[in-house]
Amino acid sequence: MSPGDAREPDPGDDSHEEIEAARVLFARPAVFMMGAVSVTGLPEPDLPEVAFAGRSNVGKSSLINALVGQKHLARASNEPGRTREVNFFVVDDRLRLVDLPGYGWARAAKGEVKKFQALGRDYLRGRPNLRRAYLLIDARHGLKDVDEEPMAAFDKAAVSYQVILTKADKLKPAEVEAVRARTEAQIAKRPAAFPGVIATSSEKGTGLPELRAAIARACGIGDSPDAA
Ligand SMILES: Nc1nc2c(ncn2[C@@H]2O[C@H](COP(=O)(O)OP(=O)(O)OP(=O)(O)O)[C@@H](O)[C@H]2O)c(=O)[nH]1
Ligand SMILES: [Mg+2]
Repeated sequence: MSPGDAREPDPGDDSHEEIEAARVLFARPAVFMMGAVSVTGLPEPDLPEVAFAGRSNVGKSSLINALVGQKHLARASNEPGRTREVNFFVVDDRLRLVDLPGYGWARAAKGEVKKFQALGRDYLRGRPNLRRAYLLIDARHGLKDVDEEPMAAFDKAAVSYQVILTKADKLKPAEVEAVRARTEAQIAKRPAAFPGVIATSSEKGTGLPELRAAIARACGIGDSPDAA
């Protein structure tokens, strides 16, 4: 490019600038804001939000911690059903990461379990400032029957969602790539699914720069052309 040419060629997604801007954004202070136990107790919808949904134990809370580089911001654990509230984390006073209770375990569960899983559903359906839902899928398993229900709900409610593979460190890179390609093909025709599946590892940091950039873009933060 000549120096006089002001227009960069469109880099598609994830230019170096976007990746770097998102790295800086997520290195800013991230704090726990609150946990809501009912939809009437949600915070004002005054900041853009992205939410993390998926089966229990898929790694939602771990991914939030990894994105902000804090090990214990969101409570993660091997015990399914760890997250029982809708938890809000504020990054740099500019956006919120929302940690949802997991689904898909104790399907016959009654009472308490049903209640917090319904809370996650209600949040996802009715949140005006929700810019994107991330549907987390264990890279070792790919999409399962249990993931059909949330995808159908997102499609029906026109909630824009992107599929994220977690725990990529548990597979060989070629295996991750195969699951990623297969998952992309599986969601290609779903109306509300955002194209492109990002493979991540909260342990090793794989895919996190790309996911941070995707979140910043979804929230309209930064100088990307489609952020305006
Ligand atoms: N190897 C590996 N383990 C992970 C990764 N992410 C999460 N885990 C482990 O998976 C388990 C569940 O992680 P959580 O983050 O608590 O899962 P969750 O989806 O928040 O679970 P619920 O709150 O029960 O819905 C923990 O033992 C984590 O250490 C990863 O990228 N790699
Ligand atoms: Mg959790």
